[in-house]
Amino acid sequence: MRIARETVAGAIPRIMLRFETAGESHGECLVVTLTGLPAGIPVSVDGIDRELWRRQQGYGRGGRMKIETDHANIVSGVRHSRTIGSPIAILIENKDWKNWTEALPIEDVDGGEDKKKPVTRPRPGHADLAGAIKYNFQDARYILERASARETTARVAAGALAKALLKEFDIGVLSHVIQVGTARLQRSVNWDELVSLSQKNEVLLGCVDREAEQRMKQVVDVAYRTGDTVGGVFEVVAHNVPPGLGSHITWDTRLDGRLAQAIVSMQAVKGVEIGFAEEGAAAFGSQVQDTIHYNKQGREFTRGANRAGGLEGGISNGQDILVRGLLKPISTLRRPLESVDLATRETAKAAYERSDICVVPAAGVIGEAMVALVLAQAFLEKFGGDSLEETKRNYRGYREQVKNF
Ligand code: EPS
Repeated sequence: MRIARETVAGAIPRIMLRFETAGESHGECLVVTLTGLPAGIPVSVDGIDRELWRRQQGYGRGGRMKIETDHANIVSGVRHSRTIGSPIAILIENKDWKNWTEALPIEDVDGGEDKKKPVTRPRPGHADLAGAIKYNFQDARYILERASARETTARVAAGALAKALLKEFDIGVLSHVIQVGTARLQRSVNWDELVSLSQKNEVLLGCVDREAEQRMKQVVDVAYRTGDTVGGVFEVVAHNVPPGLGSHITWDTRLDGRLAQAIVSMQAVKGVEIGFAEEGAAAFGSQVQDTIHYNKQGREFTRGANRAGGLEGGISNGQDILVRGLLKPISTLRRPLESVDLATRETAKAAYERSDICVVPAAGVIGEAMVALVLAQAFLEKFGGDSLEETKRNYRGYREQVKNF
């Protein structure tokens, strides 16, 4: 009793930006709550829906995307088009649910056993087997329902709100595809190109370069023809981020580490790169570090390049933040790999229903959401504020300090 009281008394209550999602791929809906945004941030439902639409696009998406039209149903935390400081809750309907009410009912019913759609041949690479062992299910259905990337719809809705905060400070977060299979973009990209890309109403593979995008499409076509899937690399760029987010002082406040965790937490992402990490690992130090210069007229520091991806010592340095996600190919294959049937323990082909062939452009949009959420969190840690005016006042004071440094 005494220990409990001391623990409570000793805890420092902190209002941090945090979000949580719930929902399963073929359940009734997805749910996301986002707590800790200041009051007064403009919110547009159409704006969130546009982000949800962007996540649904791309050449290589499967049949499910023809069923769903994702829409953010905000049920709390926003009134008269602005945040009011209370937790924001959003529901997103799964239109496919109507086809699953008997297979996945909330309450068991007589005869329900026959309506189940068990998955007993786990897909290599999916959460099926590891999850079934861990949660002690002989049917991987309950595992894949939650492991499914359908959950990322909820992340994108939360990310749209984080973007709405960042936009008030002229910070933008966008993405593009730099690789699909072996086809890779061979040139650098500027911010205006990413803005134009994000405004397109037809999305092929989310690449800024037409020629490279056509090469990427050819790779997806091979996967279509052969019953295979293909992965790739997306890059998220955060533009106009002030220097000073994150910190070098502890492992868990380093912004690069926090961004890496956010990106690798995405379904099918197996690797993350900040700036030109891979190239850097193969080069000499003199070729890698971004030289420092000073513009006396403008009274500001400039850099010779941005190979560090906007982060040094776990702190944003004022250059664009560059975070890449390396996506493995989707694990549901039309020509399935060898697996074992959980019921018989005999060799069997892995389960297949329908699947996406390539989701790299969608992953880029999800990556934007994750980066925006981490940046919004680090931003509010540094500048605080219960209202947007207060956050802006604090931010202006810091910008003044940096200008006079
Ligand atoms: C997924 C399987 C597919 C994907 C799904 C992720 O769904 P279904 O089994 O219904 O065909 O389309 O992605 C989405 C539904 C989405 O919104 O991105 C999986 O098993 O991870």
